[in-house]
Amino acid sequence: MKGKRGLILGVANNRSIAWGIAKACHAQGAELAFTYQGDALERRVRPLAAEVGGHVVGHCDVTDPATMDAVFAETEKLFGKIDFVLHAIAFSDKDELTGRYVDTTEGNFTKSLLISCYSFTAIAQRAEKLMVDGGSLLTLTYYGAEKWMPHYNVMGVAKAALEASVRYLAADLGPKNIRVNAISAGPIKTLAASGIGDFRYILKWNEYNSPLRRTVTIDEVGDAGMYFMSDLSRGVTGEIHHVDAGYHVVG
Ligand code: 0WD
Repeated sequence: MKGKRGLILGVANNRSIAWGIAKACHAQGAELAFTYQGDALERRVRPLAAEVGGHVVGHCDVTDPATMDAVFAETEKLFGKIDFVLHAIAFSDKDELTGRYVDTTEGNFTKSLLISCYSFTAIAQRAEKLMVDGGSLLTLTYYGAEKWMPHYNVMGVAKAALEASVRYLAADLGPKNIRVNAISAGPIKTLAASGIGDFRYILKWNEYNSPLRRTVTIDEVGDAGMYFMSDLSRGVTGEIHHVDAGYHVVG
């Protein structure tokens, strides 16, 4: 990936899936820019960015379009054009990631869909302008988009919409040689995952039942992410690629 430059959104700490993908891209020679969400995460993201010789282009909260504009302006100043963008962002009120989907409130539904789904389209709009020689957009999804999963609730609905948007974005941006894909990762203990009810049970369930009889790591998702960001996947777009130790064939 020497000579390729990309923007990484969604690093919260060194357990983040985005960090696994960033490390894998860096190992193959890519140059990276990172955003962070708020001051608390800035303190975590800056040292991680430094670890991979990367840049920090500022605070980005996808509910605030001005911050998205600002980080893309900063990225343009830094890189000129870009080759890839990673979107590894999701949110739901923790209180609604337990119990029944039917109890989802309108407020949390709207916010969850805005942050976990629409933001990928909002990012794609801005990325398109900087991907003058084509590029790759990647997001993260979960099997709860395809099948009912305990406690995943509104996130499952948001991920289903996100997966559909991958297909629509792929069709829209394909003529510009901009590819759009998603990795459907198996459960991994991260900050975001700790908000999901009974998460430890879900990890155990996957260990017992997935074909590989284990869960996956951020480095395994990272290597697959690197494939999508690089020219190795140049013929692939609109794809939902499972990195889940095979759980989707049995679940
Ligand atoms: O088991 C898992 N961990 C899986 C995660 C399995 C399959 C998919 N995923 C997805 C998540 O749904 C998400 O889309 O992977 C993506 C990355 O999640 P992660 O690596 O599990 O979690 P984490 O390290 O917490 O990073 C997600 C980050 C946020 O962290 P916190 O925990 O503070 O919410 O998304 C960012 C934030 O940095 N984020 C936002 N960024 C900008 N604007 C916003 C926002 N409004 N909200 C959350």
